[in-house]
Amino acid sequence: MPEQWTDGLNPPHGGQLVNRMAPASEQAALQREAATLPGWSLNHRQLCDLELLLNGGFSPLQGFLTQTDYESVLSDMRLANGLLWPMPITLDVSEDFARGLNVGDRIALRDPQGLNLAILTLSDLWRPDRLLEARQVFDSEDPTHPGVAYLLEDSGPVYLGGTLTGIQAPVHHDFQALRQGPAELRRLLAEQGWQKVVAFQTRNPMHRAHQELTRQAARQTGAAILIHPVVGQTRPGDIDHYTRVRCYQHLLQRYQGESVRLSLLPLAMRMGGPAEALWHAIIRKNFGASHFIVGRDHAGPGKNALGEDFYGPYEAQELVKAHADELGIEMVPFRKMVYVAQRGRYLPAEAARSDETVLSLSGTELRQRLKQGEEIPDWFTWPEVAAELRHRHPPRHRQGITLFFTGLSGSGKSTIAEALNARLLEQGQRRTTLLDGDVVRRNLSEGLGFSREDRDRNILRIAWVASQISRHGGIAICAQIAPYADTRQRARAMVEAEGGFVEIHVSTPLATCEQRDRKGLYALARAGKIKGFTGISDPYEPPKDPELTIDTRDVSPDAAVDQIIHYLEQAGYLRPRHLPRDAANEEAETRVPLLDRQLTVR
Ligand code: PPS
Repeated sequence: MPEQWTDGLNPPHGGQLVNRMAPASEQAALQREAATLPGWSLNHRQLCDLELLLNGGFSPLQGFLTQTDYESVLSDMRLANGLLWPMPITLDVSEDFARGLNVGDRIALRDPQGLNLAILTLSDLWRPDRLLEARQVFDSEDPTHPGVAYLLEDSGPVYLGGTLTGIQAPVHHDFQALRQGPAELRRLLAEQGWQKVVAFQTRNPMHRAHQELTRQAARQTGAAILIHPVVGQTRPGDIDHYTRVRCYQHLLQRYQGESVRLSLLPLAMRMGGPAEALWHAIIRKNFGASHFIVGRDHAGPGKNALGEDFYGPYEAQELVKAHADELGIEMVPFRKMVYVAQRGRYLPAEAARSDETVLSLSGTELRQRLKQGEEIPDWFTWPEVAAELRHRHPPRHRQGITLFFTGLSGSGKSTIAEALNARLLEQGQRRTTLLDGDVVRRNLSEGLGFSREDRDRNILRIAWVASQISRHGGIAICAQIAPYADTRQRARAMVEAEGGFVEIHVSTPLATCEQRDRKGLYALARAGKIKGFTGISDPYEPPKDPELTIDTRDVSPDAAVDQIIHYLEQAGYLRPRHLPRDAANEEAETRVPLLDRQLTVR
């Protein structure tokens, strides 16, 4: 390993910073070649991996792991040459794509828009035991672990190994001035004359506690601070990186004359806890850091299926410590930081005396406060950061929401949906879009029939449109049979990524719907003239846990609308009617208690 690294910063892992980008003079020819090759369209995680393989963030890797390296990483956390490397970086593809490929083939790796980014020269092709990989890397087979879930549910069954030739780096249009590869970041750090740099990894917004922690780390080590947040793939449900980066930019202004730099890392995290902490340290070493902060539950995946933590809170620190000598980057371990009210400052939890008032706010509590429009205390974060978070998580009465009616044909869905739409428009608080089953089938889903496949397509199209409406703060009112439970579940998941979802089961029984037979369809279905009719010759799977249930035998459309509006007010999605509509009252009005999820209207 070379002793000298000329920029004066910590040398990269393995002594050399990899650069797999082809010289500019060769790129046009490679583009022409790539257009003729079999092409693999990279998913988000693979795209992130490719970027760090090409620019040296994953030095000493020269490409996706070969089978020998892969097996060695799994069994020993080392490459076959003995160098520490705890995370398998593999290219998983489908059987279809792998069919017909041979060692030595060249494969074009493309971004989702079809742009050729790199050529992989295939050296290995194998079918891994993904369950074994889950056990060895994550110490778990539980798919509530995002790293395990990717392996067992999303990844392709064939791995391709080989070296890379980069044609063009993945394109980013956001925060370009904050995106540096390892070579460029090293140049900037060296230009500032910093030789010791302590890196801070995060996938969350940063608040006062985090600033204090970085300050203390800098004081302890005499190093400059590198805030190096992950902006690739993080844990599902995390705050989007656009919001986070704006928060980090505010935070930067709150340092006072300290040496600090912000740079974004396009890493796809695996939430692998201890092994991931080791990997993060190696990556930061490649970016020039001499020290790396490892806190409580570093890269933790949340709770397992039994509600327990996957890893001990300080297991990551222990593993990094155990490899301290060969890592070549020094860990700065931190315990949980708390605000000590009497002293008006943050301290490690164990430094507070038992008679002192200790304050902290968990991520869950913060999200809850944002959701309810409650105060974010000053001791916790700065007003400008709180404002960014509020903007991203508006109180419920400004959040988008989808009201998803489901029930048999003739159950009364459309009537109630229409009445609800009219009443909401009359109130004038919110913008609504009515997506009625029949209307959707004439427009969005024209040409689809009533096979299981076509019904699913229909519902998922509606869900996609509803998710977009919700994303922009509107109310989508959808009224369709939606007979299959798992499709409704998929619709819910699509919408909940963007806003609220309220499932309203119009539970009027089949006998009543058939007796009413408003469109004469039940008679036709009974006579066998309509095939696969819901309730007669095709199943309707009633929702098990809808937010609301309405049986139109017992309740008029107007009374049903009253009940739905009452629910929406109680849940905070609508402001109570007696309050004025002006914005000045918004903050006070959002503090409505949460209602139990279920309500049955009869
Ligand atoms: S689905 O299953 O959710 O995609 O159905 P949806 O889009 O709501 O369409 C249901 C309306 O189509 C008419 N129709 C049928 N319904 C059920 N099964 C079959 N085979 C069928 N063929 C036509 C029926 O009028 C439904 O309207 P509503 O308003 O529900 O009565």
